[in-house]
Amino acid sequence: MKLPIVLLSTLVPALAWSPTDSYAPGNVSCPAYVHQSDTGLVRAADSLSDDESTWIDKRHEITDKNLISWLEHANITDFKPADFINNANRSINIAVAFSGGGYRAMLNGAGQLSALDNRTEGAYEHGLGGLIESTTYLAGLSGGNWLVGTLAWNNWTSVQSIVDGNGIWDLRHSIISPGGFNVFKDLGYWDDIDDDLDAKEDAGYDLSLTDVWGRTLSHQFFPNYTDAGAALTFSTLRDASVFKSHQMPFPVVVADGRTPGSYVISGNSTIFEFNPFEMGSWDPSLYSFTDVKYLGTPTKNGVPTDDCVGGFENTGFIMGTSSTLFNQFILQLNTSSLSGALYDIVEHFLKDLSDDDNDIASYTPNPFYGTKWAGVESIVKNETLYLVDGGEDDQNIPLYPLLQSQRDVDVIIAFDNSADTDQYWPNGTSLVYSYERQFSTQGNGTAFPYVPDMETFLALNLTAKPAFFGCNGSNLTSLLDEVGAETVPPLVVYMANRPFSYQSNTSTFKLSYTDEERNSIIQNGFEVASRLNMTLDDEWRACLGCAIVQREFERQGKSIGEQCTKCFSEYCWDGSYDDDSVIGVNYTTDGLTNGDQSTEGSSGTAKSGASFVNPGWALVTTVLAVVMAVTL
Ligand SMILES: *[C@@H]1O[C@H](CO)[C@@H](O)[C@H](O)[C@H]1NC(C)=O
Ligand SMILES: *[C@@H]1O[C@H](CO)[C@@H](O)[C@H](O)[C@H]1NC(C)=O
Ligand SMILES: *[C@@H]1O[C@H](CO)[C@@H](O)[C@H](O)[C@H]1NC(C)=O
Ligand SMILES: *[C@@H]1O[C@H](CO)[C@@H](O)[C@H](O)[C@H]1NC(C)=O
Ligand SMILES: *[C@@H]1O[C@H](CO)[C@@H](O)[C@H](O)[C@H]1NC(C)=O
Ligand SMILES: *[C@@H]1O[C@H](CO)[C@@H](O)[C@H](O)[C@H]1NC(C)=O
Ligand SMILES: *[C@@H]1O[C@H](CO)[C@@H](O)[C@H](O)[C@H]1NC(C)=O
Ligand SMILES: *[C@@H]1O[C@H](CO)[C@@H](O)[C@H](O)[C@H]1NC(C)=O
Ligand SMILES: *[C@@H]1O[C@H](CO)[C@@H](O)[C@H](O)[C@H]1NC(C)=O
Ligand SMILES: *[C@@H]1O[C@H](CO)[C@@H](O)[C@H](O)[C@H]1NC(C)=O
Ligand SMILES: *[C@@H]1O[C@H](CO)[C@@H](O)[C@H](O)[C@H]1NC(C)=O
Ligand SMILES: CC(=O)N[C@H]1CO[C@H](CO)[C@@H](O)[C@@H]1O
Repeated sequence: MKLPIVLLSTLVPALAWSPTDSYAPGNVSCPAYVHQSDTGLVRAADSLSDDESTWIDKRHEITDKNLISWLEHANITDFKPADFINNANRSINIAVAFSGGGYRAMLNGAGQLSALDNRTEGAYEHGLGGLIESTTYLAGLSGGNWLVGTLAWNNWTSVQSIVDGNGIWDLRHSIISPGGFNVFKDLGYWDDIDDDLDAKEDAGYDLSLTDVWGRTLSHQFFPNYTDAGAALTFSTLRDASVFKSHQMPFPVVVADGRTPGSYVISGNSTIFEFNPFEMGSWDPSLYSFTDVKYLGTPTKNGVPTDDCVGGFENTGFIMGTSSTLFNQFILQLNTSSLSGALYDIVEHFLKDLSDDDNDIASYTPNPFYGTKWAGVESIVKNETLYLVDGGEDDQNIPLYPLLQSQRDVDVIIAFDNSADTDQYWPNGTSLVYSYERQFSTQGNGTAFPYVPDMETFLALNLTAKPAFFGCNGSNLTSLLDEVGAETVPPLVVYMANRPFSYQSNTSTFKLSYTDEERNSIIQNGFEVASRLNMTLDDEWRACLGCAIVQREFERQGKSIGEQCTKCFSEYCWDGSYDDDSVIGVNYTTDGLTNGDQSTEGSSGTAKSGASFVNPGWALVTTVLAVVMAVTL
């Protein structure tokens, strides 16, 4: 079933799309700049790209103005927003990050984002409306990247219009079986996907399960594009007017590198980012970026060895790359009950893949082949680059790209919708791993503020209400020395999923949601970010404002006033630990009350972080088997 509606193609120059106008990559002429450097499409990760710098400068013209009006609305008493922003050393950079966790993370994240978005009904009155309009960077990982990608590549549509029924995120039927009981509709769906895969394979490219997964995701995220965005590329955003006019934040999508047969270890994972201009990693194991638009081009040391290639960087494929954990869905289908295209697809991959490698996305040819800055040779010596789900290194919130000192981020608002506890609530695991990483060689001088262990997160209610980390830059001096960092890291505002009006802790592997469930989770997310619509703290906006301006206050050597001091004593983690009480995690829907609490002996070692293991594939597979049995 081909959708006849061509949404953006009339507005977007044809070049930005796949040159074949299909899922298959095709040859294009190389950009002029490849001849001006001996490393062609690739550069060292020692600065921002010129494109990003230029774009961000323009974005600041908008965010500066919006932040003044947001702070004014926040009723901050300690300073005058206009004077403060206009006299600042530089523009304030706010980054917002959304964790992984499947549709649960996407939907809770949507509600949280909607509380920051002035386009949401009520967000200005009883939320944080106007804040996303003041934000510079917007990062997503796995389920969080579905949110970021859906909005960004649909002309920066709003969560409000999705809730109002603009046709995006019809999640009523499993993504595997979107026609519900309508078998004929499903057959057409899988035929389409099969055609897309054939087109890419026939053009000479390696297929991985991520291609299948990315195509299925696109049917939910890009229903208005021809053939559900088969020709929609990531770099298309550069030509979208909403991006060109800097009306949206700069999107960043995160994935991890993984060599087949190996596991991703948090401390030495290579964290990749995709942004509208580039793809690559700041980590010393790679320390390079390539032009995202020409992925698929055969190169040596970044220099094309043949024609350049366009169309490889399909938006759904990249969104699938950040979320390869879910590739498993496809393989859990029971082949004996399948027919036609779907049978062919599953058979194809069952034959070709070993169990350990179901989760990879193949980036062949490797854009970093033969490049010279990488500290780990195996990445640049192989003609294939393998990427996996951004959460596989347990850092389920995409923080690392936002910690890079070149980006000058002042504050990260980190939304955690992970399923860490038995009851699928967050417990701070992601922050603990990001904290630990700075001490490994991959940390490379990027600092991260002190955080406690997970027991403390739960016992001190740091997942029950917003918690600020690194409030006081001067407390971090010895940490900076220890990790060799030259700049103070951003202040981290952490907000975890918690039930207010709805039990929003659905399983990561729940594949279908009624519109009512979807909208209820979105509403709950709004309430998480807004402190239950400002009812729990009518100064919440001002307190968040204090966190946003704190680094600039420190740069100016000014001390904060009475209101911010009060806010910080309310929201900053005070450095204390409580790892003796193990708290039951069945939260009631007033958000603040914990369920049964029982005090048990200390379960120990969490401070070191290092003792935690990767969430095992065995568990994932078991959960999947159950889910599939129910959904199909
Ligand atoms: C800000 O303070 C004024 C005066 O105290 C009050 O009328 C107004 O409702 C407050 N606005 C917000 C958004 O809290
Ligand atoms: C909070 O605000 C949102 C957005 O305006 C609204 O949908 C929701 O019903 C409000 N929640 C409560 C408990 O009033
Ligand atoms: C948000 O909406 C309010 C009310 O309509 C308006 O006064 C304010 O300027 C808007 N802020 C931004 C950043 O658009
Ligand atoms: C994109 O969004 C803007 C602002 O909402 C709107 O003016 C424009 O018409 C939209 N473009 C398309 C192609 O839908
Ligand atoms: C998608 O198409 C439908 C039907 O034409 C339209 O109602 C809807 O507004 C479109 N959605 C977006 C995000 O453009
Ligand atoms: C990462 O660490 C693990 C365990 O120490 C090791 O097996 C693996 O080879 C390391 N990978 C890289 C790329 O250094
Ligand atoms: C490249 O990766 C493949 C797949 O794991 C492996 O078999 C091969 O040995 C690697 N080649 C090199 C040169 O490392
Ligand atoms: C926190 O979550 C991790 C998984 O992310 C889990 O292994 C650990 O047991 C949890 N700890 C607590 C105290 O909930
Ligand atoms: C940071 O410093 C302040 C004042 O200098 C102190 O009160 C606070 O406890 C310190 N916080 C941490 C986490 O060490
Ligand atoms: C939480 O709920 C689950 C499922 O209803 C139950 O098995 C578990 O015992 C409860 N835990 C606590 C601490 O109440
Ligand atoms: C955490 O919240 C629970 C339930 O509201 C409360 O009983 C407890 O005293 C709080 N703990 C701290 C350290 O604030
Ligand atoms: C601050 C710091 O240690 N930066 C290093 C990051 O990694 C690259 C590549 O290995 C080095 O060149 C930098 O000096």
